[in-house]
Amino acid sequence: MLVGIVGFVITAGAIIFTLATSQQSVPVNSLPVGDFHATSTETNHVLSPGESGTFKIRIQSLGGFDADVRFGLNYPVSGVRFEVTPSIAKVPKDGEVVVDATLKALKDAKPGNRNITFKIVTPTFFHTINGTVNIIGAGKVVIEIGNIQFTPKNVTVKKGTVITWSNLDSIIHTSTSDRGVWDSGDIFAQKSWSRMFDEIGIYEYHCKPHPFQTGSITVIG
Ligand SMILES: [Cu+2]
Repeated sequence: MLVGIVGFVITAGAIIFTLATSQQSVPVNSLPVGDFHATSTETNHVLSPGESGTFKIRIQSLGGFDADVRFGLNYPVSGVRFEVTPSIAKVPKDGEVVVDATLKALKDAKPGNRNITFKIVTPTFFHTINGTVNIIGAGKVVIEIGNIQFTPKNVTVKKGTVITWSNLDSIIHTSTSDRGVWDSGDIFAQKSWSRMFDEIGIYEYHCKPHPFQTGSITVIG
């Protein structure tokens, strides 16, 4: 009986010890506890091809979260590369870490505005931050007309850029300024029409036969 009591005490102690030991097979700092909060500085960037934009991402530990986080793009974005330093960040328990993020517009990136979603992940948690990368056109820019749409729909160009609307459809379209600044007249199938933009401003336009087919041109200095 006495042995039994001692045994119970030992066993109780052993249970605690066993629990502690069983957890040692999984490092405590990789257990999915808590969560993290991700915030960033400005994620809307206007870049010329070859230029980079930088911002910071801050990861805050919530509820004892203590793990490595990785960064990436949620889906690929043409003409844009995303890098983070360090590429894997260790978030200290109840603390925070700040990483430097860079968005690079590739030299051959086509002009136009892209939506971009950054992902910040652990094996257990997934957060995203939205942004945009607007790649500036200069010199000569082509806007394709296909499937009754202008592509890119919204484009920012440097003053003096010649924009060519290229009709890839098999029907007639136009490029017509909403405020009467220009009107291409009919652009027949497989034909194109060009205009130089040498005044700074925001120009909205549409296609006469298809009023829902719209676009905008922003001219910067
Ligand atoms: Cu049209």
